[in-house]
Amino acid sequence: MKATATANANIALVKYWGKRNKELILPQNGNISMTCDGMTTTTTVEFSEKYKENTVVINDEEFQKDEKDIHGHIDRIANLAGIKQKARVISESNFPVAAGLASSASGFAALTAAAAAAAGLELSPKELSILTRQGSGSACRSIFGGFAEWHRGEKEDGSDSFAEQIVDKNYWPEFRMITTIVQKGKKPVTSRAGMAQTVETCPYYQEWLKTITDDLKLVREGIKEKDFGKVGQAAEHNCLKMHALMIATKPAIVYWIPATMEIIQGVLAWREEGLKCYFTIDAGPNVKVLCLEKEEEEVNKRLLSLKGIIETIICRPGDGAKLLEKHLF
Ligand code: 2P0
Repeated sequence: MKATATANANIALVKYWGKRNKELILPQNGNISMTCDGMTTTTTVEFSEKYKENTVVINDEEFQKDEKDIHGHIDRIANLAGIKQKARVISESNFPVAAGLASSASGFAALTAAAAAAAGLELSPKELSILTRQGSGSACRSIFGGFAEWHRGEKEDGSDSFAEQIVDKNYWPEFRMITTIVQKGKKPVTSRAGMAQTVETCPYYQEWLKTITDDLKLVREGIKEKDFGKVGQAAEHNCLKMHALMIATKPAIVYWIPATMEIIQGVLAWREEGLKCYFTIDAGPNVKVLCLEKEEEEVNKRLLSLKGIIETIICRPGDGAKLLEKHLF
């Protein structure tokens, strides 16, 4: 009753920001992401009689309970499989956690895939996505490689709210997502708390929702047509609209630091000069810059020349969650 899975982080091109059901984690809006190779979490789960309670070690540290109920998610999977055993979980990520780098996405996707296999569940990718979603919303997209869309769904029970692949990682291998790291610490407001606060207090929230259908269409079409400008423009605009919501939340949620703005200004100026790149930013200060393979070297060089940047991680479209033979313990 032991299994190991890996999953990659994903970066949204059309953002998820707000829930319509907090228990089931149902989103207010559909959203689209790229699964990033090289930002990977590997997790081993073992269910056994010898464990009296669930224990979780992430990057060599015992997991401290927080708003993301990892222990509850393990029990959810055990209950679904009809087993009573508790689990030991060891998880390792190769990139900074909790700095707006989608560590929870790769983490929950790897955990769900490993725990479901360890518990003996045989789930379709859609079922695995629905189960993963109940741990952390954006993680349901990391079940799939390439580019994925998480459908909002309409049903109260969440059975139609799951991610689906748009195209696999080999469809547009020239696409690049350069993650810049400007700060490694934990963020001031978690995504979960922040988005709840936005839904409750931001005066523009309902208006924002009305604009998402168009963004989804542009990004979905742009990916299928491999139209980089179409995807980049729509993604950048969508990201700025989300940050406008955050700023207009009470109390205000401001994730940007001076280095964030330095990169934004850089990308805008470089584009004026003819260098094709766009940015997107999640719930943190780190900026992700989109470009194509032929611009990768130049964009990365310019990013590294900015003083606020600690390092960059260059990602291509990557694999979805998968099981591994080799265990971490
Ligand atoms: C996204 N984010 O679409 C957006 C953009 C952050 C900004 O999904 O409460 O960690 O576990 O469902 O998935 C972060 O939110 O939140 C997120 P929960 P999650 O990538």
